[in-house]
Amino acid sequence: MPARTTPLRRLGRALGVVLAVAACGGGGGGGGGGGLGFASPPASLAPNSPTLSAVNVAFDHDQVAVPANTPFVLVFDNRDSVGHNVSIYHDAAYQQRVFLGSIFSGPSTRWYPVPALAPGTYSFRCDIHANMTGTIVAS
Ligand SMILES: [Cu+2]
Repeated sequence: MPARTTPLRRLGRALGVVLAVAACGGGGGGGGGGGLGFASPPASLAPNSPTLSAVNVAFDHDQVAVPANTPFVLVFDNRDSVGHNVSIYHDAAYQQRVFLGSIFSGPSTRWYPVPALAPGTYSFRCDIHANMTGTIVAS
């Protein structure tokens, strides 16, 4: 299994590639589950990137503020040995998904490339554990 890592200087282009892989049903991103998630931080990672952690099958925040109208990287630190992910939905009923994060077991971190979100309030959750939920406010 190749262990090459890519600097991902041009996150937008990399995102397109990963999206294409995901669309083909591949397990790209190293996390399984068909979602997106880089196993190393992109070189362009903003110092104030939003972060979430999972500890004892709970998120450490139930609200996350992100910039609107611009792609961002959500840093997700899974400190549990069980698998988690972060997926983002347009609605509180989790019907309209706008981002699917790869599921992975910890302790490990993934860097999720989230596409630009219009201003508003979104819902996030771990798709495995129904109790792990919160809101994302893009502004
Ligand atoms: Cu979970």
